[in-house]
Amino acid sequence: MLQPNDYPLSVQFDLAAGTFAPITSKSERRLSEMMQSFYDVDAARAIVEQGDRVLYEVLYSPFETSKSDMAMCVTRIFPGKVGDEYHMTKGHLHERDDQPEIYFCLQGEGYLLLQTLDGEFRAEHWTKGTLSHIPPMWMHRTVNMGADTLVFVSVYNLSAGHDYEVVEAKGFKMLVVEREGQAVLVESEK
Ligand code: PAN
Ligand code: ZN
Repeated sequence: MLQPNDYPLSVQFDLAAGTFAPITSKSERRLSEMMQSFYDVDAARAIVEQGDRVLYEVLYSPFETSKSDMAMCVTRIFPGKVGDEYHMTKGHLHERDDQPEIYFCLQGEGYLLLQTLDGEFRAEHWTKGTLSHIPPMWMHRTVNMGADTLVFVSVYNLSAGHDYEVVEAKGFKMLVVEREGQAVLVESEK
């Protein structure tokens, strides 16, 4: 028998605003929660000491039924830099080894950074309309290198799990930084 959450459900996007409704929950990620992530630790510390900064927000809608656990969310990364490194997500690896994800860029310009545990690295350049498939077992982080908010949709299974520690420990091979007014990928020294 169908349970109350087994019925179809739609949300409505406002593409110009980069949001949707109804939103089930919303979270914010502050720089103070990402002190291991940016290479310029002194720049990060100075910003946090002056009152911290929200780097991105996540608007969330679970499409859970009695037999499935798909989730959809919109991440909005605000423009800016910490030192010369562009605002980005904390980044994670799915805990389950059979869990891919779809990202769809609605607004802005950026990079999706991907890396396996063996050190294979890819940087997917994003503009409005880019859709990327993240295969299982690739760490993923998104970077906003534009002047506007970078907005993207994620679709994944809740049971995928999120391992942030592996990204903190290993880091990504490349950073996205501003050099002479341009966004460039440079090798990380981590
Ligand atoms: C995304 C991310 C979201 C925020 O929904 O969770 O963009 O990034 P962090 O989780 O790295 O802070 C996703 O990849 N879910 O699996
Ligand atoms: Zn993910």
